[in-house]
Amino acid sequence: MQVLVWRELDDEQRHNVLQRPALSIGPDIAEAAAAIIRQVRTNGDAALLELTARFDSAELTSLRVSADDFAAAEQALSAESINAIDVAIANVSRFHEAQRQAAIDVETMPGVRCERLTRPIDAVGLYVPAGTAPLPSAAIMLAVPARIAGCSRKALCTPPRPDGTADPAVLIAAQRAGVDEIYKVGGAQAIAALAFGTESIQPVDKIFGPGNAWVTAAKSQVSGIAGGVAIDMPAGPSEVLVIADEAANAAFVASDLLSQAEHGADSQVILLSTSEKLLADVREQLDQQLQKLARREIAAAALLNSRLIVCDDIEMAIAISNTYAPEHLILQFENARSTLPAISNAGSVFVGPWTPESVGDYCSGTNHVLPTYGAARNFSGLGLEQFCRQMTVQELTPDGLERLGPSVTELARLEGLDAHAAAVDIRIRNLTERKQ
Ligand code: HSO
Ligand code: ZN
Repeated sequence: MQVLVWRELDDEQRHNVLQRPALSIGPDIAEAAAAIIRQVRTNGDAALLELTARFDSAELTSLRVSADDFAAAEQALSAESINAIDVAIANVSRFHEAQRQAAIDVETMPGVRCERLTRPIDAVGLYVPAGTAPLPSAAIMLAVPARIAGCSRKALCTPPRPDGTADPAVLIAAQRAGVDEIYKVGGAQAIAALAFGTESIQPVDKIFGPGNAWVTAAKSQVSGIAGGVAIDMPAGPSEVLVIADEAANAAFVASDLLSQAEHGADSQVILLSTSEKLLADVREQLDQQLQKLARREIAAAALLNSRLIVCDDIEMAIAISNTYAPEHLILQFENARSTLPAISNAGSVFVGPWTPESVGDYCSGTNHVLPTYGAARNFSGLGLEQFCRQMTVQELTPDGLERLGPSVTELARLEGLDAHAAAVDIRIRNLTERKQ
């Protein structure tokens, strides 16, 4: 792992150092996803069963998870696991309950009343990947806000294991978080089914959740169709940026870097520090801690994309972080909280030595579906609002229309739209006649 000194880099080197690893969605993956989508649109369930046999090596007769499947899944989990799932659901629920937005009701001028009301998205599709690691935590992060928002239909798709069952922890996490419509189907085929429907899966209005390159390609394709399904956000590989000073605990810092590195070989971890000594200590810790990980090969590959950068001061580190716009930002330096006002681009911030990223990944209460690949510049992580829409309402009194009408007709004239002006004039005349 290379140690770089920011002060010594020219603009081009600085730009290059903050580049993400190339996205794995090349034209071949986009084309393969498009072919799968076409196949599902044409052949429905038959295509889903065939693709599931091909990609997940599972021979299914039905896609939907049954009551018996849920019962078997519950048997397969320990009381400790169920308890941990419940802790996560409780905290994520508390944090997302607090995100409810009060209705707005404003008289913009006398007799002109404007409101903004919140409505849940009717039908949502939740995608829970199973890839190299099944993610019950993802089921919680998607199902809880959907339930709190009041979405009337919540359909969850997750790929089956070769024996034809879904991961028991995913099933139980989803069920306890309020979702029981679950289908054993993954990949681009699941996204196609949620977007267009098949015999057994009704289409949804919006699709949420992380996924591999095929899922991401399929989500972007189905959301590009006018009048079609919406998606939550572009999802890329996980990433973390840590800012640490000389007082930081090198073992803690290394453990945080590794917790993201183990997600995938394409994950990226960056450490910015004001102390060369700390960087050296973290490197040593990384070597030691890596050896103990079951997924050390994945983590080691991700570390190849990692950067250790020496900064003059914390301000410089924060400026670099704002440019990079990390999915997760960990602050391990003195008085970290006092620098929050300077932090503008980050999906989720972890403050101080006692806040490993893992707590947010699982159960502190914040959502772990966050913008990656620099999207923190223009996207928020998942919250209650993405499961809702805001609808505006207006109502004018006769007085209000008399007051506002002239501005409307004048603006309509500026745009050459006579019918717009007439819709006001006809009413103003009516009011004038009534007064006579
Ligand atoms: N760090 C991942 C979420 C996750 N971690 C799930 C463990 N399980 C993306 O925020
Ligand atoms: Zn994670």
